[in-house]
Amino acid sequence: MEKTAARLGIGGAVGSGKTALLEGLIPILLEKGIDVAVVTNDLLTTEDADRLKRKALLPPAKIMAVETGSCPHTAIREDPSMNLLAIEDLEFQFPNLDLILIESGGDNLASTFSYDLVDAYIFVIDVGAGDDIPRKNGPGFVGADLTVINKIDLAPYVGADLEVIRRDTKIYRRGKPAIYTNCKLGTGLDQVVEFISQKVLFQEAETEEVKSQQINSSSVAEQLCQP
Ligand SMILES: Nc1nc2c(ncn2[C@@H]2O[C@H](COP(=O)(O)OP(=O)(O)OP(=O)(O)O)[C@@H](O)[C@H]2O)c(=O)[nH]1
Ligand SMILES: [Mg+2]
Repeated sequence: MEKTAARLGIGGAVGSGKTALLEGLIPILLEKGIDVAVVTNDLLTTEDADRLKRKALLPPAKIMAVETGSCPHTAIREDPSMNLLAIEDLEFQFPNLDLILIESGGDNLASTFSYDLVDAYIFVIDVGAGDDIPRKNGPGFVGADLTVINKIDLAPYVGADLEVIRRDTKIYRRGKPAIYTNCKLGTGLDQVVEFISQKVLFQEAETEEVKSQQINSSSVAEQLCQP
């Protein structure tokens, strides 16, 4: 049977750090031997794909840009055909891909992915946008398979209380995983890769420490909620 790559969406508000998350994740995934490619979505440009190509984290042919030309969520939910074509193209060129990461254009808290397009999706929020974001109960934040709470370093500068974010995230995500990151420094990115390995690629936990955590903890979600 032909191999197809797993597909992981990355959504979230404009500027929340979706591309920064990709920039942090790609080297760790490659280090682990995961063959990865990326599709970026931008409204009317190829800005994010160009940025990733400049950084040379992947061969340019493994970075494809989709110019949505419309509301970003349309291209990841209502009509994902442009993204599906990009994925088809990548899989044709690189038949051994393990994982395709699809960055949505920046959108609002209601932005969710169609599971016709992805196997799972991450929703990124920005601590700099305020500590009330989790309790706004946005479908993207609440429904994502993983929420990444990014820019934790900015909390003291914008008066955001990480304890409030932590409390409300547990309530509104109902125990589904959340990981706290600083993409500038790489904080939390190993945990995101652990999530991808286990929940998207269905790989075994690698370290004895992680294995014993799984045995001792009631759920992976609970562990991943810890910042
Ligand atoms: N301080 C801080 N800045 C960050 C962090 N992550 C990203 N940034 C900065 O936030 C800005 C936006 O990051 P991007 O990665 O471009 O955000 P994005 O979500 O991809 O933006 P769009 O694709 O335009 O929606 C950039 O200036 C990043 O350097 C972080 O953890 N801490
Ligand atoms: Mg981006």
